[in-house]
Amino acid sequence: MTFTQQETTRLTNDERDQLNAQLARDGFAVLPHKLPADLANDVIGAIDRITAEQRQSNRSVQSVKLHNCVDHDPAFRRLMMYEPALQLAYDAFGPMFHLNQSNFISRVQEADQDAAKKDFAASIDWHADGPRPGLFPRVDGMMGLHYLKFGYFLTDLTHGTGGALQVIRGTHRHEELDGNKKNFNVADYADDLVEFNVEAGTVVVFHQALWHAAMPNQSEVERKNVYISYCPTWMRPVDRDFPAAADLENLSAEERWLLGEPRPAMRWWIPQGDDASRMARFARKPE
Ligand SMILES: O=C(O)CCC(=O)C(=O)O
Repeated sequence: MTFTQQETTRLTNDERDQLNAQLARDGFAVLPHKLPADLANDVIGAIDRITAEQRQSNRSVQSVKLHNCVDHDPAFRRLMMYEPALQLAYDAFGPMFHLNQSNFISRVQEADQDAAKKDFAASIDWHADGPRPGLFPRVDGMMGLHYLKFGYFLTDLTHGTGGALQVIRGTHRHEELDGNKKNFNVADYADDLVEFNVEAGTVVVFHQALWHAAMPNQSEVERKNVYISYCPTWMRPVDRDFPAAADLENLSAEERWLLGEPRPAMRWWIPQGDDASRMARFARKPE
């Protein structure tokens, strides 16, 4: 599919307020703007290139999931810099946040749905992210927000059979679910089940403790999407080691910051010099 929509703009302060209120209440929100066309097309191009290479080198590969995709094509680094996402990460964590995780999934139609349910790239059963996730410290008795995750859905899911992301509204606040996967029965939450059968270009943001899943793709439309998340700089990323300075040459100061530019230990915690102003353009401005 080719995108035609125009460049999006920064979120307004009102939009930020609304999205943050939805995130606190429901654990997720849909961003008001679709991805800009040029960015979406570049990311799809990168996904298509990498999946074609993987399928060529191993004929049994169908659905593909690639972790730490920002290190595999500059298009994913551009997506990491998506302004509305960085504005919301700034709202959540202040200036000291960086990349937590990046991956893409390209999910083909699965004829054998039962087999696909056992293949991590082809479907993902109900879970919340993080270490179980309740081994993260609680904040005010609740599972705290330790990372904020953005799902970029690049292909049409409005047909309803693409194995879209599903979430259960408000479950980031259900601490009784922590570590209780065996007792978790989705039917108990039917009223709060939300499935993102969305148009191409839609961006969904969610709290890492929200329960979510994606069933196998039953349609002929290959489902392509990227997940990128951000966390405080005092947390290590899930899927990458920090790079050497030489690996960051020619990148912007903001990109180097998000990717974990080498620095003395204390500066992952306490900003020095321009550390706290690196991401300043994502802060709120008077309107
Ligand atoms: O395939 C999906 O969309 C779900 C991904 C997921 O559950 C995860 O990244 O934790």
